[in-house]
Amino acid sequence: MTEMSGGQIVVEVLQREEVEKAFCVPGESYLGIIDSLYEHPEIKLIATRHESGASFMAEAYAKATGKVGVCMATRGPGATNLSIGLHTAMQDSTPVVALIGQVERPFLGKEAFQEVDFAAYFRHLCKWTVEIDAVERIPELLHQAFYKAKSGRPGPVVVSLPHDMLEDMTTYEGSKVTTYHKPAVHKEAVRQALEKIKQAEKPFIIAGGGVILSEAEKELQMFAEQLQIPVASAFRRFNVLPNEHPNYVGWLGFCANPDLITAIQAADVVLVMGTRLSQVTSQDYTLLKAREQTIIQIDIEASSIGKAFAVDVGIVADMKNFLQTALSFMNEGEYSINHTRIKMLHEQYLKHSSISEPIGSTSYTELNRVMRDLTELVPENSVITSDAGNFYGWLARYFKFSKTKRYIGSTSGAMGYGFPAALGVKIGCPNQTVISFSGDGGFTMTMQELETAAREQIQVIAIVVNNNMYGTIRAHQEKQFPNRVMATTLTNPSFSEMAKLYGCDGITVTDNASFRTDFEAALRSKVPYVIEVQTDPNILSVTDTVQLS
Ligand SMILES: Cc1ncc(C[n+]2csc(CCOP(=O)(O)OP(=O)(O)O)c2C)c(N)n1
Ligand SMILES: [Mg+2]
Repeated sequence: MTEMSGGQIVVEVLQREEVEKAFCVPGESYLGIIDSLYEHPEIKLIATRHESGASFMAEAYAKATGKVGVCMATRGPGATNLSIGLHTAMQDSTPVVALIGQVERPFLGKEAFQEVDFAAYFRHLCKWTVEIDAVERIPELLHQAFYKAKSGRPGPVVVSLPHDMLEDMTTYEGSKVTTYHKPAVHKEAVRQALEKIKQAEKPFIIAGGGVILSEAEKELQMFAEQLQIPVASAFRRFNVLPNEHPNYVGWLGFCANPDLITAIQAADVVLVMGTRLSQVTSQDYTLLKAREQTIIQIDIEASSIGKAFAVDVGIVADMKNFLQTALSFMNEGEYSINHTRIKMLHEQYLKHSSISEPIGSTSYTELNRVMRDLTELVPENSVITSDAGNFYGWLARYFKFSKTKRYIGSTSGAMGYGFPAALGVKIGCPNQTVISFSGDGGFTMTMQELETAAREQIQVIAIVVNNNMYGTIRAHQEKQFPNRVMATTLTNPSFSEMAKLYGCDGITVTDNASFRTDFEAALRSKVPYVIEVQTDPNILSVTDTVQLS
């Protein structure tokens, strides 16, 4: 039995939970943890330049690796900065544990220096918040935090650690990691679902993050192939099925293909797999017609079932478990198969995602052509991360994601996510090519992480689409309040020069002529690389042309 400080015990627990990376901005309130990491080089602590960067990196690291992401911040100012990434983890069902240094116990409730009541502040934002008020309880509560983050519908958990508690000493007798076994599926429910599919003429699958979280992509493919059901992906979950697969018929999100919406609405049985049918996926909750359609929803979280639409069959299960059980029950040929419908829907998707001929501008870079080049040049084993903004419309519409070309984005639509997310992904998957795709507005929200990238030698490529404006909002403004431009115009520094000042490298692309060679140079670069792509401010969206006032 060894006497240890609270900070040391926290690190012992992290080690038992097999944490390998953690992202932080340091603070005096939890220096005891930081100092204890000195003896534990197996846990790498990465200092970032803003807590939003730390939480985005932890969230994307978790998405890319399937492990729990860990971030740390100090009291009120640090924790509130951290919250954007925790909100993302909540909406995206990503397991994250945030350790936050808190005001000393005797001062709590006095509005002490930087005091925030974290239980109240994070109640809605996180899956669970706990303040550990006695050093003896660290092992129990911190292990529980990890269990809660990864079990059921994963999500963010905040652990508040009062400064003085981290310095208290106690004997540490070791502690236990609770293994998480995903719940087994109710076999009768699977039979019921299959029975409904058997009677269906036009079944349809909407697949979401639950498929990716349970690594059930292969099973989904087999299930869809055997039953010949078309599959659409939920918002920003392109990887549920390779996009070139004949059963893949498109994605739901902003500016989804209207033909896809029509096809989903014409379905008689809709299988909702691992998606809560968010506002964006469900097209403002208009996508399904609960009265006319039979809806079967499978989700690991009971409370997600029926959240957006009334469902006929709700099945609480891990997606892989559900699909494996269903596959074991299925006899090939027993179900109605309509090859022509799938073929037609897949062709509709291919048509919608085929890139129109570039105009051939010499004054600006056309994103159509950038997408065509990227489709050819992005190597196997790549991850593309992105921010929120209109530039994303081109990526969503034209890029074909697959098992070896993954997408990681925030369904919470948080600007500033793309670049730090790329750093988190690269740290988790060092052998993959990682590319972030951001607008000028979003990139500048977390651009200071260029220093983190240079210092830690995290070789990612950041593509920054520069139209010198908050283009998405400007587009809304032009439609809703024409000729009244307010707060949407920006001026920017040279992003490639900025990258060089930070110790990275970069290039500014003013038209398409050099993009291919510039991108190839970025792929060869040994240092983080920024490609600033200057685009026509008049082409504000992939779908509409907006007349700028
Ligand atoms: C953190 C955050 N703040 C504000 C918004 C609202 N918002 C959505 S898109 C957008 C503008 C994005 O601008 P930019 O990154 O330059 O991309 P563009 O639309 O110009 O392609 C804004 C302000 C948001 N989604 N997230
Ligand atoms: Mg912009």
